Amino acid sequence: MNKKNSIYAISTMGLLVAMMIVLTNFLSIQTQFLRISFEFIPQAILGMFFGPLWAGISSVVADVVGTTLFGKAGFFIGFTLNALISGVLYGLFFYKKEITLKNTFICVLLNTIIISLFLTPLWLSIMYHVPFFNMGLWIPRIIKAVAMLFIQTGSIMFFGKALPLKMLASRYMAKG
Ligand code: FOL
Repeated sequence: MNKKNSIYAISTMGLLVAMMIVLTNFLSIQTQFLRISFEFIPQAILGMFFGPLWAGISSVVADVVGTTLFGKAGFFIGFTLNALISGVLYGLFFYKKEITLKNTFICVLLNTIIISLFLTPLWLSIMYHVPFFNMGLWIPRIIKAVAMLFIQTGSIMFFGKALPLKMLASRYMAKG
């Protein structure tokens, strides 16, 4: 990649990281035990454009910077691990790959199981000293996870396939 194109790549990354920060900290619905946000859209686009390594690094930066500057519930390192894992997953599934319904759904399902149905409840139970199998924690979480499964798959398909984002990104997606 030449110098000009790497400048484009870095600015695009910065813009997507900024969008993740805004979506998570300002445009989300958040209670003590549940957050609903559309952070996954710029994160999945990071995966499509830049691959697992850079999507993982950018997601960690978005979490650390966003939570430090704007977080309302303190900072817990477990959520940084969530950011890393989901960034890497989007990169593995979407970078230089056809965005198919099957691929997208499997990626979203894996993300939901690892992050929403295992790690986040684990972090929350550690942070707030509640048992892992607390039903008040699980009932809204399961309803949200099922609904978001379809919303996430649909939005990622839309941004990955319907919009001509590839044209925008072609200059730094090229091999050179
Ligand atoms: N610490 C760090 N490092 N980052 C954070 O974002 C953070 N957030 C909180 C506390 N410490 C933090 C606030 N607490 C969920 C619930 C509570 C919560 C953070 C996240 C949650 O339910 N997350 C969703 C995924 C997030 C989404 O949809 O954007 C989940 O289903 O796991």
